[in-house]
Amino acid sequence: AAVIHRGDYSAPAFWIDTVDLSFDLDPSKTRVLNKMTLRRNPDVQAQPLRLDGEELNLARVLVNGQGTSFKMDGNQLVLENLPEGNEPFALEIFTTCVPVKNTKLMGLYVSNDSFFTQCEAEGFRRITYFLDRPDVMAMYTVTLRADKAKYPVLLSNGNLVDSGDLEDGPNGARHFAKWVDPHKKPSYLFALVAGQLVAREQRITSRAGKDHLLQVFVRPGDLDKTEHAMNSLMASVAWDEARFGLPLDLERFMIVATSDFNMGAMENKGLNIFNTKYVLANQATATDVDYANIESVVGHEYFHNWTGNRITCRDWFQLSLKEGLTVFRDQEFSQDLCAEPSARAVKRIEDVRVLRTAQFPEDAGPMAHPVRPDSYIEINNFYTVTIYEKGAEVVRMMQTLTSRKGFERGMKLYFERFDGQAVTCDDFAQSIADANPGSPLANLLPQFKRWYSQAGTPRVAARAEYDAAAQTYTLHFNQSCPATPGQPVKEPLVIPVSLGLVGAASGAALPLTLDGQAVGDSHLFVLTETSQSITFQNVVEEPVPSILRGFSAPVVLDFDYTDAQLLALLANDPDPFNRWEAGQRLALRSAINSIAAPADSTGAKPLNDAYVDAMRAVLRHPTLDAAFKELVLTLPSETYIAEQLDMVDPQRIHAVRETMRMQLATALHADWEWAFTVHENNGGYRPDPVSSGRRALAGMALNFLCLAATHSGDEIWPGKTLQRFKDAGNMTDRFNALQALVNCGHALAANALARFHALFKDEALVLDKWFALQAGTSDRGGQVLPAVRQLLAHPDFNLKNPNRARSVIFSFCNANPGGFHRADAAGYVFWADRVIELDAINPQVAARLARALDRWKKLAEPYRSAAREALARVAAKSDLSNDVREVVDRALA
Ligand code: DPP
Ligand code: ZN
Repeated sequence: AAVIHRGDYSAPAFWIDTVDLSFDLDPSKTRVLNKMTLRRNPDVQAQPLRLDGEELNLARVLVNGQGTSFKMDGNQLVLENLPEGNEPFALEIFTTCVPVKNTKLMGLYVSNDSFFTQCEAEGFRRITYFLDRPDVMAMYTVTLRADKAKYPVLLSNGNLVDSGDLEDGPNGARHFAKWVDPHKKPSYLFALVAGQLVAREQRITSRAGKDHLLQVFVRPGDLDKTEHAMNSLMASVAWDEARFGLPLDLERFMIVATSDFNMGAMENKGLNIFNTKYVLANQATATDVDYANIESVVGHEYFHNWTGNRITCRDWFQLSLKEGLTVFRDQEFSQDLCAEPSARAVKRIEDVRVLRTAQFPEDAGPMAHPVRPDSYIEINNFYTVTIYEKGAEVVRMMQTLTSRKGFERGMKLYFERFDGQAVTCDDFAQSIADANPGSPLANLLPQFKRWYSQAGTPRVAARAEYDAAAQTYTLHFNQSCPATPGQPVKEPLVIPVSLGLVGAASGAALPLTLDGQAVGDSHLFVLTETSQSITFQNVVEEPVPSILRGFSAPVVLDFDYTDAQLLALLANDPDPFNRWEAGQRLALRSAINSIAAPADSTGAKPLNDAYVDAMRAVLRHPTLDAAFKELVLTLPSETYIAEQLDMVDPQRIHAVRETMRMQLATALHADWEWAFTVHENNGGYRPDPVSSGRRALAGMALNFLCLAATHSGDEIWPGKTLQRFKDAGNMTDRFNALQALVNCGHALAANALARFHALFKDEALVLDKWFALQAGTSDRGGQVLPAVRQLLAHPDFNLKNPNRARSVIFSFCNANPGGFHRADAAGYVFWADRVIELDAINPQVAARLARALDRWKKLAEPYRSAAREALARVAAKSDLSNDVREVVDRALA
């Protein structure tokens, strides 16, 4: 397969100004008539027109109404005899396709007897021949024709301008709908939907006084699960207008849910298509986490309406231009919706946890790539945590370096300059900088932009010197960045380091003095050199440095903290992020020491008394909120622990972490009982951050109480847990109780699982949870893989449905290291079989699964050799998709 390079970009030789599409929708043969007006791009040397197409049957091509010669070059339709000169001409292409056979879920496909489309990144070429690239923006008119009884609802982008009945077809009454999108757009934002759908509707008036219709379409029967999505959409509209002055630019904004979807959701102009997982929720079927995810994904897709749709990407190397920025915006949205500052901090910690457990490993592995990649084989493989989450951190640093108000000014300038255009990451960064002359970002822009071009997670090593006599405290910083594939040498980055000092003895936040000036108790130090120092004056007592507050840059911070210093930060740091981080560092240190200890010392307790006491103090703290406590008391994940080690024995990590969990369960038993009792009742269900936090902590307490019961033989708490599972008034409490029984391997779990299945057998999203829980549960002696094999044979399992495939296979291979990495290699054999099997159905999903062995080179034997063998077995298949081919070849390189 061909490698595509960013440096090879050239403007298109033709522009497409208008597109008039007519569809005769039929699952086994859909007819597509595509009438375009094109003109030559006067800035590009004359050349033939090359249109992309994939799995299409071509019936007719007309130029200005006349037949014309054409040829095929691979997947491209090539037209050489086009009118000379710069006058527009008409091109008409008639094709057919077979939506019912489209298991890739790219282009036009059928799900539950309805039609849906997915065009990003390159799905439109599976619908018609086109210049399927984001810098070709056109005005679209779309006419849909279909059987009226089977497809009563016909939707496309923009406004409905006409609809009505047609003459009966051979199978009965037919009808049509005609849609006009008032905005030009790239082809990846095209969408259509046809099927039996019902809508929740809401009329709103914007701040500017404009009226809009909001609609959330779902299958009949799901309407009672759309209230939260609609509320989230209204909040999104209001937030973007209030925070960034960006109003809704459409009369009608539609969200449609489908249960067969490769991604989370898609921001098609005016017609967002969503995975049901990010739309449907009521308290009986969705957890607090589902509610929060829906809010942020609805926000994310809505915010794309400006950052992505009004200003789009020039080419797919610029993907983070819209994704990094839009993730940043959805993170800010969720934070701004929090009433309490502590809830904002909780959200920040959760976001950082995703970055560090998913993006840091990616950035250290074979698929490492810059936020703006230089090359790819399959663009679908680059919808990554690097483009999204690291990209969002890069935007966040721009805000940090220009201030919140400054960043808003930058956004304004960005839209003044580029509205309606397809642009680059450079254009964005330049706008933010130009709107903030004199800011560190403006002064350091070329160096700052290395964040776009350099892959790898930078490390910042800090050390400190306190001069008690002079009352000065100096921090010395050193930055480095490891080599990544294709980038052996790295240049220093611009790293904003938010700093504070906490008195080691007093625990007080110490006031900071720099160059004789008082600067408050937090300071933004901008690290630009490889080595750089900063000295604070008037430091009256020996401090503990609180470095990288709020995780002000996406780096690994090395500082040789003593346990006592970390305990001081955990108890006293006014920065909630670093307070949490101190606890994580202590736990990580214990885990690593324990992993390194000889295997026969397994009986020794990894966690020391001081840590356990500190955890008790957090748990019982009178003012900290429950959500924050739950985060502090959650041990670093096995994946995160593995990232800190040069050589990884996944079973050893699993065993040590399980021992730590058991230690917390038994040592804090009375405290967990207290915590459960105090947090178990929360009145009527509301998915707000405060009551979600209380449920999370109660759920954690039950998990530990059931775990302790396996040790003590206690039957009271498992019994109570089963009762809570039965009586629960919402899915969060119910699922937490179920999870407590399943994860500790209690005999009552089987009964509870059977009941749960019977209760929710018609709720696909709840069944996904049921599958995922069993495939992701803690492994005790290898029981999970056989259970997973049984789940695959369950009548409710369906490999073709991405959510269901992920719920079993990904939950095991990508999210259950203790179960997956088996000394007998059976986990890897299972993985290879599933990658190959899925690749024939849906390469995009298969390639995600293929990523499960990204970090195989770090594994200890016998895992390493077995993993390589499994990868080699997949790579040896000659008919792999580009998607999987790129992932496994890079892993083996
Ligand atoms: N659906 C994906 C997202 O919104 C791709 N645009 O991020
Ligand atoms: Zn997005």
